Amino acid sequence: MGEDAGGGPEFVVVANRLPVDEVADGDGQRRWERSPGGLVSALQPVVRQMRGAWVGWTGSAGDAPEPFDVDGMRLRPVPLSAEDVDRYYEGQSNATIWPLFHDLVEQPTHRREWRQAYEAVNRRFAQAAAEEAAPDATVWVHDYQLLLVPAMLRELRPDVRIGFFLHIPFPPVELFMQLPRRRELLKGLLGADVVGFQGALAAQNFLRLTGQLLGLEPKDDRVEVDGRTVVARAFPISIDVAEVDQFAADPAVQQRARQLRTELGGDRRLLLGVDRLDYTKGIEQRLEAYRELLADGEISNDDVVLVQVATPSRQRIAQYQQLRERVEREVGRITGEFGDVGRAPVHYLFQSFGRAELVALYLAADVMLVTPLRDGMNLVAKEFVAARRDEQGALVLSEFTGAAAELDDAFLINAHDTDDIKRGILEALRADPQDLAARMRHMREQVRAYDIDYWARDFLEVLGVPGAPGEARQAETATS
Ligand code: ADQ
Repeated sequence: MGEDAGGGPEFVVVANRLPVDEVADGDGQRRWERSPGGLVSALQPVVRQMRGAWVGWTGSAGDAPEPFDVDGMRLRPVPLSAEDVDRYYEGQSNATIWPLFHDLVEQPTHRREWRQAYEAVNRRFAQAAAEEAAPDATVWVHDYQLLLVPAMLRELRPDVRIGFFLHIPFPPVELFMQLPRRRELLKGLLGADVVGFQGALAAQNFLRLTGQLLGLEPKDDRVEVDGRTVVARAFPISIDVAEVDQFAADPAVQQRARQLRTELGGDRRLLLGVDRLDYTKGIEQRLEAYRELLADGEISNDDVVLVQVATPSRQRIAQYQQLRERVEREVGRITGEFGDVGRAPVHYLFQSFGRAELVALYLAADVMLVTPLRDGMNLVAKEFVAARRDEQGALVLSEFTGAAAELDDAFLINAHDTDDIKRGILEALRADPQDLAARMRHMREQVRAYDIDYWARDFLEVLGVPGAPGEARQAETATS
């Protein structure tokens, strides 16, 4: 399936995870289901149209199944042993690179055996991509788990066109310099023809580093290396606006939003946080600001309630276990100090939700709190805006998110400063409804104009790939 006469797909996506989840049918049979998410729905039409493939890990340790097809995509699993998961994924990717690229919000750990596993697994991904791709194909590699893949792939397959997109921030030069084997990592990325970042600053950091570390001479948005030109630019990622809008327009979702409000205490104003439980998201700082506002008497349990949804994430890593304990202790403290019988000041949900329930929460909220200490983009902020067809609701947004560059009509705050978070929350709660509507209108225009299809099309155009995801998606809808 999806094979070309030349021997393979002409478009290959390479990412740590395959875009599928294994689910059990009613009769206990296991099968693969496409996972939800903007990235997958934006890329699927391109993958289909270009008879493409997706290379990635299934999420389970052990032997990988043979390649298979789901929704018109050829999926090529890459095997990871339990030790690979431990060292490459939880170690080097999530306990070294992740904290270092997020401005050392937590201290990175450096281990030689993690680096070795990272290199070995990156080579496995590069090999799988090299085996899949047709002659002169395009390969699009994603994210910090696979920084070495572009150069490894180029060595194996000099004929292919290679794009790379980094979903997280790229650190300033002086932080990147702390990484062991920093040259190899940088050279890994320079194997690509186009290196995409969430923001302009990240692209600049990267280009500056090529000068400092490798003596190259970057100019404007590009740098010459080994007689090739590498373009480094910002491509701010976005969301599937149409999908969120569809949920928001659904009467059942709107009814659920009203029900949530009633259950949370009728006329109380609803503050909402939705995050993966990650130390970069600033959940502790947000809770602290909320507790202080209650303690100061600026807000009270009679008129405000906070719902904090925290998706379980990376639970085997010590820093994440400790974060969970601290967050849950703080929630307990707030409830203990400021709660009344039958009326809690904070509802904490350590759970994953379906899209409809998430959109119902966005619709129910008066103030959305997005307060990361550092975040590549932050899709939750954009989803909230896309959901608010009623042009109501306020967004309190950290300046340290990529989203802040586009959503500057939000109540922008310094998430490292508790006083400033408090100021932002109070301004949002006390804002004039007309002001809120004007802000929301501007933000909605921005999010609608630059949705996930725009993002994918923009990147692929710069990479020199024909075919526009938006048009492909429309054509698919028309014929299906
Ligand atoms: P993340 O760090 O995972 O992404 P984010 O951009 O906010 O952060 O995306 C989270 C996604 O998970 C959103 O689509 C959200 O709706 C969903 N989600 C969150 N909590 C949920 C819950 N309880 N139940 C169900 N779904 C939930 C990384 C980078 C970001 C960057 C994205 C995309 O860290 O900076 O924006 O990739 O590039």
